[in-house]
Amino acid sequence: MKIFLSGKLVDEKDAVVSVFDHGLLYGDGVFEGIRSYNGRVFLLEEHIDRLYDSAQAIALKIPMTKKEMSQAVVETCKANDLADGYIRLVVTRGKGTLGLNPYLCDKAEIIIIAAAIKLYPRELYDNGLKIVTVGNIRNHPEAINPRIKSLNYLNNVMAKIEAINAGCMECLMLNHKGEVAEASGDNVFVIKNGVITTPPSSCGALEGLTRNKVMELARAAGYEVREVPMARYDLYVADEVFLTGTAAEIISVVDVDKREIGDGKPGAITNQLAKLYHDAVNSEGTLIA
Ligand code: PXG
Repeated sequence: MKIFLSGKLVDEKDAVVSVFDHGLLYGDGVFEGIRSYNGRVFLLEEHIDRLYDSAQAIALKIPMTKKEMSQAVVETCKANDLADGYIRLVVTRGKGTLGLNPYLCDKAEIIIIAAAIKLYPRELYDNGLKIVTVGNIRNHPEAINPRIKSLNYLNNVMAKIEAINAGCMECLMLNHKGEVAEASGDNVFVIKNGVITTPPSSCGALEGLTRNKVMELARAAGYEVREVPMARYDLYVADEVFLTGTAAEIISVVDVDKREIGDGKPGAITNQLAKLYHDAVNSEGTLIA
């Protein structure tokens, strides 16, 4: 496998970073998870924009233009002959000292990995997920703002531990006010009486690109889509619940905290949106050429 590191493609065995890299020492950095389908990178520009916004929010200067970054992503896919894959784009603060001060770090480190994608088992898409609410709340917006896709994912890792301990693969995370935020690595949607809702990012959700795409597709299909604060109650009494994410795509949730959702099977609107999403990923995107 070829990895993009410090401005060039190197063999995986040579793709090493310093133990003094602040990405490792402090989780100081930002990242993106991107998908490619049929030789095209899906939503590349949107991912690059979010990466640079995340970097800007943590005062991290990326030593590359957005255009160069897009080209580097495409080059990395090409070098690995990857038509369908998962691209991990990581920007760390770089090598520094054993102290927090980011201004003492040399230069941001840029890492691009283009690998095979590991999906949830098919069975979960056919039958739906069971999730539980976890005790770990999403970060307070005046701490690490949840809109920043930072390398510091301990908040989400702790939530994932609680989910797995409860026998679930995903969980529901609330914000500091007890409102629904999102899952540990996916956004959450609720459908009630044909209206599709999702919490606004101000409630503690990452502004997911799959989420944005699904809202766009749903509106184009004639659905009313709203971003509204919600309580767990809204999920318990929903007709349908589903999660969205680059890796998971659209996956139905059929059980929340042991409340069966709808008739306990993936709902018709969720299935319709999943089909629209699959049509989009297979026809749009930046060509790997
Ligand atoms: N919320 C959180 C907290 C996320 O990290 C999403 C929602 C969905 O956003 P997108 O833009 O992907 O629709 C994410 C992103 C992985 C991995 O396993 C994927 C994500 C996060 C962390 C790790 O590579 N999803």
